[in-house]
Amino acid sequence: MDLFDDIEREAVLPLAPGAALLRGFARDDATALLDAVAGIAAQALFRHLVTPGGHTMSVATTSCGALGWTSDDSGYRYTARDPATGRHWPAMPNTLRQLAQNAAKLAGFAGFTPDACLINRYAPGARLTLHQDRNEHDFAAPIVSVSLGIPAVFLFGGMKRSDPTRKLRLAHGDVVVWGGPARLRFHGILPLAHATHPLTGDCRINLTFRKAGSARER
Ligand code: MD3
Ligand code: FE
Repeated sequence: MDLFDDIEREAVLPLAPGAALLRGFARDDATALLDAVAGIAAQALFRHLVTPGGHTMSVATTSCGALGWTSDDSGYRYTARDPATGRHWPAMPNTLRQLAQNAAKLAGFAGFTPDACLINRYAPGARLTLHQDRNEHDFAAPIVSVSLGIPAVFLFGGMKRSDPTRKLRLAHGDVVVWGGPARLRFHGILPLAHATHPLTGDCRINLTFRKAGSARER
């Protein structure tokens, strides 16, 4: 559109040690990514998981890749099969894997090989309370997150739940790479405000690419 679009597109904005924001990095691929998500969700339906504490999540979730994330009364974990069907999770499409690897490389994590992509769907009002992602085998690998559709306010905390949080608006096409010392920081999403986006209607889709398994699980 203007002179700064291209500059912005490739800019890696440091957020904190180990965390980098790539504003709009996925914008041009958004239609292809959302088509891929629709294909995955046709095989592994979005579902509202129940936490070990018995709460039904407001966010709807599915996965693709060798491993997918699930939750039930016995805990959070990654599994090779979708518990809802007993079938393997849908394969991770190359368009998704490539985007995650390109973003990771720009942020300094060349060689990132995700084996799981968690797909979160937020309707207005849905939220994710402050948490750490610790179910993955290897904390040396980063997590790459891709935001699509209506915007959200992301909360970025510290290493303790009680640490102060910063707010960051994540909009359509934004990619964030969370590695190194940022990998185990607390984070969450505030209740989503009502909005509409031409590609997703009234929802937000978030993809998080992870290296979840050990060498033998992959
Ligand atoms: C910072 N998802 O799926 S993505 C999650 O927008 C999750 O759906 C949010 O938190 C979402 O676990 C936030 C950004 C994100 C993902 C993982 C992180 C930030 C992170 C792991 C460590 C530090
Ligand atoms: Fe998380």
